[in-house]
Amino acid sequence: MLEKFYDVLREEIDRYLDGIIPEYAGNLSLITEPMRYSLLSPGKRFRGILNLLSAESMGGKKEDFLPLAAAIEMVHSFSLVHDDLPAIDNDDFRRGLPTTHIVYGEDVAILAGDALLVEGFRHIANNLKFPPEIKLKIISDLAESIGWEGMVGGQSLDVRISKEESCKEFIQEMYELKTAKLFAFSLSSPAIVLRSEKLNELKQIGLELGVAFQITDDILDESSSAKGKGGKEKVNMLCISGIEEARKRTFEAYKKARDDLQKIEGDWSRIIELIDLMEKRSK
Ligand code: GRG
Repeated sequence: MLEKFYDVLREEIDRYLDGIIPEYAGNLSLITEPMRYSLLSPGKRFRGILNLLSAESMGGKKEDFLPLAAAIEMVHSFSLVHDDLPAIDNDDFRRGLPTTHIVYGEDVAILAGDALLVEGFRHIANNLKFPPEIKLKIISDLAESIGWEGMVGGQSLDVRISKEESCKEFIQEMYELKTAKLFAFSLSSPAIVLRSEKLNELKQIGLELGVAFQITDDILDESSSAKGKGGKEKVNMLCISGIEEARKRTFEAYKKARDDLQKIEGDWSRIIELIDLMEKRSK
């Protein structure tokens, strides 16, 4: 991905994340090191960038939202560490590197994930310079997007519902919960701060975008040469539709997200470019 604005923002988020958890913390380096390992590995930072660009699109200042974008990336990193564990997806590689449990052991990886999740919320409480009632609403919305009505709920369907049932009945719900709710939060939370009336519209667009992003993930997984190495067999959208149908569905969903954004007051041109990058991504 060569777009300059994207690289600038990704680097800005990476730099900011690098300053949050200490490299050396005495005896506790045994937990800060794996936290840093997973958080600072080369992620695409789409959710954090979506958050910053959404704020800017509605007239907010990027600098004011960096702590929130970073918190979102911390929570996301946590979910990846736990998702990769032997009891869940059992993956050996993530972001081109050995997964956290492969490097540090399963026990430490569980704890590092827990600590990243908690740190994300602490970061919002301590570093976001908005009024307390705004921060409370942000914390509540983030918790909803990753709790039982969000990511954890979606992941529960993923691990416990049979492949046949998931394919037929649950896949849309599963994708909305496990992936798209955090996208919805990333896109919509600046509207809380900026007191925009478009909070619910943005959540809806974020959901659409997140489902499309997850289907793109399925398509990439299907065509990846690393497929089947270590990981458990996953239920994905391709079980109800072939790869061409899935491509068509994502094409339409990304287009709808772009069209719907343009109906909202503000300058959404950068996010529209970001959606193009999500659509064209190869990893
Ligand atoms: C998070 C509260 C909480 C509980 C954990 C394990 C779990 C429950 C949820 C897993 C959800 C999950 C990992 C969904 C997959 C989402 C997805 C498409 C991840 C890949 O995102 P990218 O491509 O990754 O943005 P990078 O590495 O670029 O950040």
